[in-house]
Amino acid sequence: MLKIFICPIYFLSLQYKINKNMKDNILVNKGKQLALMLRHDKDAFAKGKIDNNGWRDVAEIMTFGFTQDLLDEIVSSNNKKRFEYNSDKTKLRARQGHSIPVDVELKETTPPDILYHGTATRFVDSIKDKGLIPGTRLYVHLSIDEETAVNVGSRHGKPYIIKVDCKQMVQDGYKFYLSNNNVWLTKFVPVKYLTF
Ligand code: HQG
Repeated sequence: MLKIFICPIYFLSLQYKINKNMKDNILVNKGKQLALMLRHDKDAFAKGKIDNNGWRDVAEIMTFGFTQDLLDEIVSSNNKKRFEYNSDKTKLRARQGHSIPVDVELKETTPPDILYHGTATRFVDSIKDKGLIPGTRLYVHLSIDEETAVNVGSRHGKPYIIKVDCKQMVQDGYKFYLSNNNVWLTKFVPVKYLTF
């Protein structure tokens, strides 16, 4: 009979990698589920399970396959710091990105002179026509640098970066907000402030 010898150290490191990949996948998938529950769950909002400031009870969230440990890990390890607890950790909310009409107490902030919007080439003609609109979300999302904007645009197809003249927009009275996880938000960007 053929015997295969596997070095115990190699075996243990392989097992560690497999476990880590499985854990990372769980965190990503449950993180996506949590984002949907906190940003887009119209039914929960209509039923008062998400309050006007975007908070949802941790106890209720845990009925959807989350443990307290899993929630803690998603909140602390999330690559974009998308979620935050309230002070006594009984409620959770997303920091930005909502389609449900909640007020997450965004801070009005003066933006840098230029911000970037990452989109996909297929949307460019429409944006040249209508400007940047929030679509299903509450705000247009803007990025601090081109690299971040490329990542945002790539989610939709071939990325295309548009420069936004925030300096002029501020002078013209437009408001900008900086979310607690450093995403720049504004309600609408007319075409005249865009460079394609
Ligand atoms: C496009 C992610 C046609 C817009 C990201 C975008 C972000 C138009 C799409 C956050 C248009 C909406 C938001 C117009 C804008 N005509 N298309 N006039 N104006 N658009 O996903 O900005 O990972 O709602 O360019 O990192 O891509 O979820 O917005 O392509 O911060 O935390 O309409 O989502 O954050 O798409 O992404 P989205 P977005 P998370």
